[in-house]
Amino acid sequence: MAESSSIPSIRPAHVVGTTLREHVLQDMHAAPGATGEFTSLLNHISLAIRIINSRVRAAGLAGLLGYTGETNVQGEAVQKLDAFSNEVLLNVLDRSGHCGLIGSEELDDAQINNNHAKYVVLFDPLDGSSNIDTNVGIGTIFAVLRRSEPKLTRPNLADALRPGREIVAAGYVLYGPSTVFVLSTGQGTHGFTLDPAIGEFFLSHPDIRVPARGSCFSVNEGNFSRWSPEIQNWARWIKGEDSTVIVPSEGAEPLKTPYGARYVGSLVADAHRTLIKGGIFAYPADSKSKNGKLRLLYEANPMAFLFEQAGGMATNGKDRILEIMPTELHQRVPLVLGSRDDVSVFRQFVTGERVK
Ligand code: FDP
Repeated sequence: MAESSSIPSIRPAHVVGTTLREHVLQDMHAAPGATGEFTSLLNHISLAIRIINSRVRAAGLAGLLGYTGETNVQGEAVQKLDAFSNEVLLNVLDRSGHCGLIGSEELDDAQINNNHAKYVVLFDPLDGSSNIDTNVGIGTIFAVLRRSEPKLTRPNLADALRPGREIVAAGYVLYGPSTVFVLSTGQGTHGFTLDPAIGEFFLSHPDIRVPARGSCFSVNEGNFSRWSPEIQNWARWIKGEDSTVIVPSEGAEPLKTPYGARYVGSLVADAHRTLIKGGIFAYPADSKSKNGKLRLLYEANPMAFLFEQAGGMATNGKDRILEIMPTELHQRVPLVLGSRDDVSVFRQFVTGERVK
């Protein structure tokens, strides 16, 4: 047999069909000094996701079989899906031993987990929960940060209140027609699809790139009357009601309006479509939600990290989401993310800084 010197000894991490486990392991082999803790932490998160997925997939059946009241047929109390998902993540992360601090949408305060563990995990265990009863896509979102001094200090809230640019891994899982896990460890954004027969995630969307511009906008237009005049002007423009010619950057082709409208009302579903197809998702501030609705630490930051790793953009309208210094665990933030050109134009409307 001929010498196969051109065949790499380790399969490249970004080849379709690679399992999530292999992908994470190969990233570890490429990182000098890696101890395996990070790899183990991500594998535990993946386990929690598969457990949550199995329950989400049975959500309708639970109603059919009469499990949705306060008690099930065995007389045990039945939890709501979001409380269940939260508990699964808490238990699995605790068992991993690598998580010093946990912040969850479902917990009022950050929870100290393991005194000398290196990592902080912030998550929304079941996002879009108002959509559960109607069988619309819902998801889980998470961000992982590294504690600055795990050997010297006990985990504390300051470990979680870090700008998103310090994230070491972020991901979301969309429980849609199929279950898709989108992950970035800072080396691009990759999508894995669950094979339910095997219970394994396989790389299906390697190195996702958000198109430079899209053709859809995603926003809850029911809030129109509560938006600032600048955001109302943007909405009129994107629907083609205002024919002003706008270029996203110097020398670029103007954007063509009207855009199509797509709004599910589950961040994970709306963000996933925007990541794959391009366009813009916005949940801006309004007169009712003065800081926007979405949460900085476990919704906006992980999404911003994933979009930037895929060549997209994420802002609060003016500034880069990943630069914001958090002050509270459950802080809200206006969130605008998507294709570079579409987000740049939104920013022009908000700041008034037009590119000529
Ligand atoms: P939900 O209230 O269903 O949990 O984060 C909360 C969230 O959903 C996001 O998933 C979604 O993008 C947004 O709120 C939807 O808000 P509106 O119903 O105000 O449009």
